[in-house]
Amino acid sequence: MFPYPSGILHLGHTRVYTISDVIARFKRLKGYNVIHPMGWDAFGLPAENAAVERGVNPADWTERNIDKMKEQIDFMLADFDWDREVTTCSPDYYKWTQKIFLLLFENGLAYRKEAQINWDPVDQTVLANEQVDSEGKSWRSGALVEKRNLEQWFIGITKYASELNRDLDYLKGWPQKVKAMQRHWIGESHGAEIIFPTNNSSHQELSVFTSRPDTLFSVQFLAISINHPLAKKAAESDTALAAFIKESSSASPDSKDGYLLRTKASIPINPFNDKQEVFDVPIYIAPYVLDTYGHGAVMGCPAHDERDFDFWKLHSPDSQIVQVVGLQDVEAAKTRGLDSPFTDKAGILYDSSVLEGGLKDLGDYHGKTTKQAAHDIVKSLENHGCGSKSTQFRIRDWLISRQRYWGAPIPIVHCDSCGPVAVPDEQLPVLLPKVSGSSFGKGNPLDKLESFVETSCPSCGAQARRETDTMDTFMDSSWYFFRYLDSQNEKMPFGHDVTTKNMPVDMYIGGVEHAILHLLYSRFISKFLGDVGLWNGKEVHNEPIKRLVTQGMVQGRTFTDPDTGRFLKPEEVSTLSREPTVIATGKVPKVSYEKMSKSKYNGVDPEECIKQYGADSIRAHMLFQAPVSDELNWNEEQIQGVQRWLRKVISLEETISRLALERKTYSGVDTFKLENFELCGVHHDVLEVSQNEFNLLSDVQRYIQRIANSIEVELSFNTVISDLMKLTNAIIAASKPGEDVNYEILLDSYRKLLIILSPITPCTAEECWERLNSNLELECKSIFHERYPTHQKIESPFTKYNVFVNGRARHSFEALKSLAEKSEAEILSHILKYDDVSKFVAVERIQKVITKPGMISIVMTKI
Ligand code: ANZ
Ligand code: ZN
Repeated sequence: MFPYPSGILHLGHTRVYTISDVIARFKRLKGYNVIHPMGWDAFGLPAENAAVERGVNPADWTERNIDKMKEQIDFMLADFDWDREVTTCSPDYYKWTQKIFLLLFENGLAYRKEAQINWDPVDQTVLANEQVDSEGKSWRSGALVEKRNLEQWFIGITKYASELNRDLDYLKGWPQKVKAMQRHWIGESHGAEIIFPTNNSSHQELSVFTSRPDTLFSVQFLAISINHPLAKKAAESDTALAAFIKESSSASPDSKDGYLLRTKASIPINPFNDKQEVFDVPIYIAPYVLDTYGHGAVMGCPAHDERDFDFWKLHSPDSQIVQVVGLQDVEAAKTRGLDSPFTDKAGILYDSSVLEGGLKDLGDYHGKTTKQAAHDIVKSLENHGCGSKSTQFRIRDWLISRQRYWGAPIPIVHCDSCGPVAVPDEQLPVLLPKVSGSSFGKGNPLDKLESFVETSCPSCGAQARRETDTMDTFMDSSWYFFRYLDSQNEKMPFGHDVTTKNMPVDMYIGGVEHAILHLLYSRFISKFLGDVGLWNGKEVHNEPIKRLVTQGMVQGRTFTDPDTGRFLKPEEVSTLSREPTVIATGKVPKVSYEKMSKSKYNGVDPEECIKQYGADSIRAHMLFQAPVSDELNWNEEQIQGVQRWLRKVISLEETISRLALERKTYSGVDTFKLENFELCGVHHDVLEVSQNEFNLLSDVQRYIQRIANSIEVELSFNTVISDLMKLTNAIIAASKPGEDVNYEILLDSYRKLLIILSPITPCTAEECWERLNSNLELECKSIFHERYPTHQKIESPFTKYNVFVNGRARHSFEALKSLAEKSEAEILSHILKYDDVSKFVAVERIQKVITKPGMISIVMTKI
């Protein structure tokens, strides 16, 4: 995920870009053609706030920050394809964001509507639903969001709700947690629409959505939202009601308030199926009913729903609660009282013969499962024309207009006679005019810029006004990965074929905080762009991202004074001894790991860190400390371990070079045979090696496999580092004098170590590679032109033998396969060492010894 150019790279960035850099370099070593692009999510509020605070121009501010961050990214040795760089605030990018907006507009998926919206009073702009947290606060400013009625631009993401939900199943490479969050946000719910007749003068009907049609006969009231048309109508002639509505407009959805209407409703069918209307169901206006969900109306089933239960207890405390569903076990169902609602979805419908508060007659429904009953009730409703199956979604259309300057202008012109008109393609981009620092204050400076606002209607030529709202920055980031594939295209947002060939993104790495906003918008826009033919993603369900990795947060070590509970600055704590101490008091501070923040003095600057420890150590340390998805507790003391290891790798180069120049060889007798083995680029039909050589070679082969698997499949970089440490130690051990290891085997192993190391610690690997080759006077290309070592199968020369004495299994042991080829005497001397064998064998009575692979059988004469 590309960063916002705030001007400072933080450790979270260092972590995510280290991971992606390692994967990119690794895949290149494996011979893949890798696209590893980078860009800037460069529109948005901080630039504008900087303009307000310091009078700088947002464009200049952003550009400077980009330069600074690029330098820092270079510092951490991340190898990005800068020739594909995209910057969302540059006109050659936002021209295409505007084009995509117009495609949505043409297809009826961008529209203007007055709506009750979320207004952020601090940032003075509206927010999308996704940008308001569960406490009703702005995701950015933290201000309590207000509700206002305003005309705004919406994008019709709800038209794609079903597809977005369905295709989550296809995304096998996504974390379950992210998919669950999206599923919940989309909130697909299956149920029925049920139409209740009412007895008001115009016989108005009231539609509700329910996910539990099986509970229809337990309905004891209806509740409608305060903005429901029926409520508004009734309020015209009821001042008390009008006051209630006004009062409730800021009520929480947890409120149990209600206002009883005079009108009553009737359950549309009864259990015996003849449609007979009894108007005995009261109707309330209640703020707990949301006007943006379903039909803004609820059928109240106190016996089976928590909120309905609480509401009913308050408003009709004396009435008997009507229960229709009970436990599957009849006996258990009988004894159950109702001091809380029975909300189990899997139950059985019962009448009063089972349920204390049941209905006298439930017709054929008595004894049916809830599933069957729901089905049958909907059928009956359909037959009577008063209901049908229905699916509802929780997700709402995406509000994308912002009353801010620093965003892509919405390419629309408002004409008195033509309405909102699209800016023609040849006039794109609608450039964001440069505005001087002093024009920034409250509100949107574009509103006051006549040269921008005044224009003519592209359709009829009359004088018209340009739209001054800009787009939500999530619009910019919903399609940038497409642009990476064709970042210089001047005719189109991106070329069709190059995109179809390369999409979807194989690996996308970023924070879990984008689980719904960015990742849902991106999926939607990709699907839309596929549907309008900009790319063909049919095979991949028009999904943009194949594998998603959410990396955990980097947390800082935080010291708290045990006496005062105050956060301590690093210089107030001594960490020289084992246990840290508060310098002033000598006491032990409380140590915790928390999100880095200025107020906790626990922030760490990656640039400083890299200066102090080197980029390689920082990269390896980041990977080593925690699995990718876990939080990473940043502790610099542990970097030393990584540094020590890298020093070992470096000094090993001297040892290997020396041994290679000495051509140190070994010629032992105790040899193992390896068939078809390649060593230092030379193929051997048969390679004879000592026990230690064999051990080293098989270690190397095992780690080649394991590490590739950890990087490509498991993404468990922490184990990659520990494996590399072990492999380093194995080579060091084998290079000691007296270890009987041929220099070619050491050299081959060390080269492989360096290659495997190179994606992770590129400097160390390249440096050692160059020195090694120059010491050995070999031609030297960069290590990054090498290939990841191919795995060579090493068959174990050992096998398991079962020993039989006179046909009975007595013992089993591991030994060289070649044992079977030895003489009878040698074999006997080997196996008689085992007590389990020798106690059954009298040597003088041995008749014969039969040896087959895996089996030794001794036959003795009977006494
Ligand atoms: C009767 C009922 C009985 C319900 C029962 C639930 C349990 P999900 O599953 O999230 O889709 N509902 C419908 N419209 C509503 C609105 N505008 N504001 C608040 N609540 C609303 O939720 C669907 C359920 O939420 C619906 O099913 C309805 O209550 C309520 F034992 O109808 B139910
Ligand atoms: Zn016009």
